[in-house]
Amino acid sequence: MPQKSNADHKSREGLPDVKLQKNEIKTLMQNYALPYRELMSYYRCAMMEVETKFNVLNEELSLQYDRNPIETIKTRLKSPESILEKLHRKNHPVTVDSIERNLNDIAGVRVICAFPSDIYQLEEAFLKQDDIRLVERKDYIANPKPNGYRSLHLIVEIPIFLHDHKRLMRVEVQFRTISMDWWASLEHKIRYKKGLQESDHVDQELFECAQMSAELDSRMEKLQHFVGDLYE
Ligand code: 0O2
Repeated sequence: MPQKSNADHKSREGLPDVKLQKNEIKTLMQNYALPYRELMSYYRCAMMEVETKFNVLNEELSLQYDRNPIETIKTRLKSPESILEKLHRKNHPVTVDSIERNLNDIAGVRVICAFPSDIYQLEEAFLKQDDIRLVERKDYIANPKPNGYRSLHLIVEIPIFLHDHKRLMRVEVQFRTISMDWWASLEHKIRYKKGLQESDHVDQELFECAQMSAELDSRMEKLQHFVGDLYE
């Protein structure tokens, strides 16, 4: 049975009135147009750095193992609406300074892997790099969320080198298998469908699907080892 938890899926009750939100975005953009754009551009640079690191690891590991551990890498910059919603929800001031100080997931890199063990191997290789500092780690694969969500989340700090100085930026890295990503994408679509009320039936179905997806990951991984052993 899925366990109920408030932290489980984000409540929309925390969202400020839509008009107010639009005004606040306008104010944020007007008052802080340049610093906001500058900050977002630094986050984009940090995402590029992290993405490149994973592309390099993928290239190197594919030579070693004769297959790519990474299926795809997706990057996203948090939208002004989501930034505002999170600042409100966490009671932080709506300023550019506050965004950088209080939010860790403005820059997001999602690494989609073939098998669960690829995730931990990539994590280790990534965190070994001496310009990366681990800020926070949440292993929702070892400890899935009560709704069934699985993924490994890291918050890291990485330097970006600008023309006259170095800046440390925080990036959220989410590692998922294809199956974890498929579940999370569909769960998000289903859960946030307009007008969907709390539904035990939907929660139960999604939870069971998450368990099936975890089982598939484990069977596929075993199969991969079996085939690997055949050719050793
Ligand atoms: P988006 O659009 O991906 O940015 P908080 O965000 O502060 O409430 P925290 O600690 O940042 O909490 O959250 P956590 O647990 O590290 O998870 C943050 C991100 O993980 C979410 O970002 C989602 O991308 C993903 N995630 C976490 N739980 C779930 C879940 O139950 N279902 C799905 N589909 N995704 C989940 P955002 O900001 O919500 O969205």
